[in-house]
Amino acid sequence: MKKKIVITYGTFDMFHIGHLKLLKRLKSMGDELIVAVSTDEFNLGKGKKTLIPYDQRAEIVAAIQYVDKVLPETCWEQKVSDIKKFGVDLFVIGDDWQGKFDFLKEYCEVMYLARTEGVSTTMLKDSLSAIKKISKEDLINALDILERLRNDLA
Ligand code: C2G
Repeated sequence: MKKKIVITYGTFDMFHIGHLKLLKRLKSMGDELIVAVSTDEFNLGKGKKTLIPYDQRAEIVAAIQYVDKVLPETCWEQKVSDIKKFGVDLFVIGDDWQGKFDFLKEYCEVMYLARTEGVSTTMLKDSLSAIKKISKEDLINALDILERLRNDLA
């Protein structure tokens, strides 16, 4: 019996629970899950500057128990050849791409899944940059207040 092959594509920068939930769900939809991870160069073309370099993002995705194969995503056009090359039955991606890959329906089933709310790489990056913006004086003042509170409670 032919194994059901599922494929998805993404940057997977600063790997988070939204990525994990997606990959877990994709694995439950078939027998083998292939993940094409966007290279740093390809991401620049998407207007995305990745924080974590490709080789680390690919290694993290490859270590996820739901993932059977990882390959680089170097261009928009590779999806059709990937689907043919790996005998893909199902292409799935988050619904932030709703409708964008319907042309693949000629080659395999296409599905768009709801994203996990409340988390995104952009949110994580924004939180990090907000922390970086806290001035040294503010940190020292905060420590003084904490120290005073600790003494009052002692
Ligand atoms: N995702 C999700 N929930 C989130 C964040 C992301 O389900 N909270 C999904 C996205 O919908 C996508 C996958 O996780 O299916 C990877 O997200 P990104 O790394 O942002 O992928 P993207 O840069 O959109 O690349 O050719 C397709 C592109 O390479 C997709």
